[in-house]
Amino acid sequence: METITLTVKGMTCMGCVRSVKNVLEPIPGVSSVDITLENGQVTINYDAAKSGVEEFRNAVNDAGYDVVD
Ligand SMILES: [Cu+2]
Repeated sequence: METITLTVKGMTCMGCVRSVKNVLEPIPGVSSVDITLENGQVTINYDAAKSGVEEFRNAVNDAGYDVVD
């Protein structure tokens, strides 16, 4: 199991947090998603054999938020 922390820009309330969580959790291999609204930190536990940062980035973008490099 791998852990990655992404910084996501544009989340302003718990509704945003829920939206981001909802798009990340169904991705194959993702076992948990923890989000801190204040600093935009999104920590994902996942199986690197099944998914990775590209999928996470695309899902976050599709939900209308930006992943900061
Ligand atoms: Cu919001």
